Amino acid sequence: MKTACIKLILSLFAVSCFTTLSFAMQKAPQQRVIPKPVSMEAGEGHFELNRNTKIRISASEKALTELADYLSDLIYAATWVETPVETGGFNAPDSSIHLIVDESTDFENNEAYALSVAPDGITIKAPTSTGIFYGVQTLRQLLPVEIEHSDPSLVPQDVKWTVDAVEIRDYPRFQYRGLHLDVARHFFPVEFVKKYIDLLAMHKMNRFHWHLTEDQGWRIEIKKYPKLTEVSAWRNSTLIGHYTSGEYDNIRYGGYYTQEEIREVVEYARKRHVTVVPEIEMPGHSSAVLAAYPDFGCIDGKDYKVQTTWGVFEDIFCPKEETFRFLEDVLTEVMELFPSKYIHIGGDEAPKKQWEESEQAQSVIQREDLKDEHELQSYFISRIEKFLNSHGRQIIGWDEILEGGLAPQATVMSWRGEEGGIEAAKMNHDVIMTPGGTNYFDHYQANPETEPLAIGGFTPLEDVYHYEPVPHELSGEKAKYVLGAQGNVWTEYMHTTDKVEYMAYPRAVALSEVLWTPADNKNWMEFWGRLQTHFKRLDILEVNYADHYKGHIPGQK
Ligand code: TNX
Repeated sequence: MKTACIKLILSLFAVSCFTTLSFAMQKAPQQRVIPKPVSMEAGEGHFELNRNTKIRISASEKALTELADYLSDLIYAATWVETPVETGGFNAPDSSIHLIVDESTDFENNEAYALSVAPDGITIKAPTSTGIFYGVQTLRQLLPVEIEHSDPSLVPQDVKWTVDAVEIRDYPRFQYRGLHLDVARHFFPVEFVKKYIDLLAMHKMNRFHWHLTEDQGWRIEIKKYPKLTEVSAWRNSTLIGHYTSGEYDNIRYGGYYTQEEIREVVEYARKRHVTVVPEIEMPGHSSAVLAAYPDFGCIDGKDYKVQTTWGVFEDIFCPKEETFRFLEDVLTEVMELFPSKYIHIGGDEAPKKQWEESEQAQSVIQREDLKDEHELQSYFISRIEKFLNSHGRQIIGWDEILEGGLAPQATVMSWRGEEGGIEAAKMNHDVIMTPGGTNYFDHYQANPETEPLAIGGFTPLEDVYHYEPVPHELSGEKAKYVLGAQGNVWTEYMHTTDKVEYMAYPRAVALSEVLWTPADNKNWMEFWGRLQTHFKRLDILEVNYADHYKGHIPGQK
């Protein structure tokens, strides 16, 4: 059975190579771009970058100038070729790269672009600068992979900076294309966060979900509450090895981002057309806050601790007025830092035991005429939602926010499978899909016996690639509530940036195609072929990706 299967895979691979070859003879466009564009048609000849190449933009507006500078820097870093940026001058074909915002042409959506490569010039047209940005990302991938170098002396002498002639029309399937990072279980430096954002932007993803607060650490400076960074950001010890080990390292661990650093990251992301969605967890996952400010908890005199192990804890914010004031103060500073329409307020894994036993929580249930603690959670979240809405923001919450009644405007992030997402979409609420089975990049991606320690699960690259964000239960009308999907990178078992990259890549690459490319255009074997070129790009970018799918069939080294 196994041999037959391998034979089938081998023969499919051979067919696909053969098809690629025969297509090449008929001038197929280079199949290397990920995510795969909607349509590509090969032309005649090729464009060659030379010392006369300029970047010409249609108007000297900020967004376009920034983009032109971004492209110019990218080219210079790998080639030492200077490509001056000029406004206008589109008439003479002069080996230039034209970036044109064109509102008159009909594009499929705001993020669409058209890319035309001809021997005498390259043109990227789009309705918005975001579309142009995606055209630039495609152009980057059409250039030799060595374009990723940031030191031209490392580029082999024989690399030719050419791009085969091609006509591309392209646009994303989903508007929310996200990747998440938990910086609370383990903390990662700003430079790494920037690299992470760079990589997701290269894959045409547009949301970075920054999980900033947890039981094990609070990672964002809040000026009004200094103890959040003096106390909540630090734990005394960390579990070693797997959950069941019971061993601790007894080393103080922590860190946080200053507001200045956060501004720097948000600005860095903006230039790459990525919105940073911050998450501030409530009412559960709040041990670290309560360790610094026990008055916001329900148990008087409890010695709350920043947690040193993983899992779900009973500590929970008490629904008192002073707690709401605290959370509103925190969110006010968060809104000043993050322009994102969405603020993620968590809402997951909030055991109700402390509320059941608290006189204060029970009195709120009575006062508000609530049925039980689930309705109390719903009251809690709805109150926060009202506050954020009144400032022009929207909440996203994990699917537990459905329990006890969904806050009126909330977007649901469905993680315990797709059920929560389906239920919310049926109620006409927006949904972002992140089901554990396919979108949890903390799961194993190959045989656990030969893999570095992970939380559990099994999500190989192929499963991610085959993920379909719109469940068949959501027909026509309701499907539009699925805004997109996201990959989640929880870091209980990721202590280093190398490990994060190992777990996130190449699974994030596969997800990018799920989110961008029309489902009918996807093809696993063909993707695998394109991935081989892509790996070379990631090598140059020094991404520590998992290489199970590199050059050979998994398990057949
Ligand atoms: C569940 S997903 C969690 C996280 C853990 C993750 C580990 C979600 C909303 N909560 O707190 O890190 O599982 O896979």
